[in-house]
Amino acid sequence: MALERTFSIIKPDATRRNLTGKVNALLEAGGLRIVAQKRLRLSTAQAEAFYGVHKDRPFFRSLVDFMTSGPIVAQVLEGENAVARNREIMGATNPANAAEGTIRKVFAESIEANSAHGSDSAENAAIEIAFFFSGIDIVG
Ligand code: IDP
Ligand code: MG
Repeated sequence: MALERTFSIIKPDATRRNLTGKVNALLEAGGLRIVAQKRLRLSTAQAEAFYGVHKDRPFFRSLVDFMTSGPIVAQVLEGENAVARNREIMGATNPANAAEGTIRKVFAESIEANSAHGSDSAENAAIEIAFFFSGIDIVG
């Protein structure tokens, strides 16, 4: 498979505990290259738009509150099979179900405050990358 890009977020629970470097170490050890990265604070409108697919889920309001509660680090990751690879490195949504050594198993506080976001398909990766970055920001 060719080189692929995916979108990643280090979530507010992880930035609050100063874990950006430790999360990045797991991404890099897993074979992904961080080709764009910026720290920012999402507005409520931005978080609602980013998670729009979940707007009818019972946890939506709480998720938006959490994602706006502190800084995030938005990233573009590049590597072979990057979308699937990043999902493997992150682990299952619920840390209780995440495999040993995954970001969520090692760092997550709860199913909501689960330290990382990763795109679930190449199509969504392209949409999510474009939500946060311009082409000029991404240096492969
Ligand atoms: P994913 O992040 O593993 O792709 P999604 O189902 O897309 O999981 O959910 C998006 C985010 O919403 C999760 O990462 C987590 O922060 C939050 N979330 C998902 N399910 C629940 C839940 O049952 N309760 C609270 N928060 C949840
Ligand atoms: Mg998802």
